[in-house]
Amino acid sequence: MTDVLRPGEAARVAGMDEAVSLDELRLAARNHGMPLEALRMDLTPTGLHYLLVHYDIPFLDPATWRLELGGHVATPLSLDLAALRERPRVSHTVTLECAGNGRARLLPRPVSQPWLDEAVGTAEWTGCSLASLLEEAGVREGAVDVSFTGHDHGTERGVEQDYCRALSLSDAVAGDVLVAYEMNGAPLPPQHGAPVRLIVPGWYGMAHVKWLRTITVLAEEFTGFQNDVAYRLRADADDPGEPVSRIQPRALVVPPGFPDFMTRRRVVDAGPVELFGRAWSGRSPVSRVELSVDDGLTWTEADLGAAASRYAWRPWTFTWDALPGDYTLCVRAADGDGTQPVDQPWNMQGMANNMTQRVPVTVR
Ligand SMILES: Nc1nc2c(c(=O)[nH]1)N[C@H]1C(S)=C(S)[C@@H](COP(=O)(O)O)O[C@H]1N2
Ligand SMILES: [Mo]
Repeated sequence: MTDVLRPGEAARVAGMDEAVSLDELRLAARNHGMPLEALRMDLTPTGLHYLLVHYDIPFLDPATWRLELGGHVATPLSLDLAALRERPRVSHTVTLECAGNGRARLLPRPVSQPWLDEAVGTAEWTGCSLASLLEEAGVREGAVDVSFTGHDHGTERGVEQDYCRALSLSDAVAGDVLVAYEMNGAPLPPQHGAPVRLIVPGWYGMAHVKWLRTITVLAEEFTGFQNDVAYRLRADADDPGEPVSRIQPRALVVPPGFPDFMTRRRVVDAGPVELFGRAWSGRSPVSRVELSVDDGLTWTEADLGAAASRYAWRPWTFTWDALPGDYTLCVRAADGDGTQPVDQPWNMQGMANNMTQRVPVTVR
């Protein structure tokens, strides 16, 4: 069985009993998640931030790198790194999550990067405002979308491409979108988009184009692969589906106690157990977090702390009076638009699936 697909072929869904393949393991070994114990930190140390690279990491020389901003504008811009750094500096603390987070727990499993729960991280990103660059270039009457192209190149389901994603013009000029050159106070590292990437607060990861090369203002709708084919919520192969955009609410708990090496099953001592975790949403602020110790049958509200910024996750705490026995912890977040589902919201490509985390725990 090979996963190299021909143009137009849909992503493959694994058979009900089909194990994770070497192809999926290869992707998982390149694209790491954030160890869940790092949920404790407001800012994820750069090396622990989750990583997702569709093709290869391009190594670009910051001294010769340029950003071309053109298309349907009055004055195209060609900017080097120094020119970007001269413009007003803007910083935002942003929680980033891959749209495929949770995919490997779906049944049946869409075959792609097999994330469990860890494709998330929070960093402070610094750069200049995309809206101000677009204003400087002078967006012309009739502009519809803005596309962002990276330096990386590959094939995906038979389509050869540079990684390219677009936003509508209104999404591009709203919401504090950054053309970022620093992560956690240091120049971007190669794997996170050096020297410059896009940051789209509140949106799933695919919108945050790394290794940025060109920004193009379009007078017609963008129809590139990553918007029209890849990141869509499709019920079946014939469904064109809705585009993936903002992050659905999700809460995670730092697995308590200590783990078994192979299974990572947790052991805790009976008595009060201080549970800690984070919750976030890109739709509207998180308003509630609830915890269940019986696999989602009954729920109790947790205490919510303050977020570091409007685009960052919120801490929460819960004291569990643990009695000896076996338990499955679940945690779920709600925002102004709804509550995280306990059951899988399945779609063909396993996108924007925010089914609750499950942590098996033995209390001794
Ligand atoms: N140029 C480019 N940008 C990209 C990608 C990519 O493969 N190429 N992956 C996207 C996806 S799917 C995600 S989830 C985020 C991951 O960002 P991170 O690796 O910095 O966490 O980058 C996005 N930007
Ligand atoms: Mo992603």
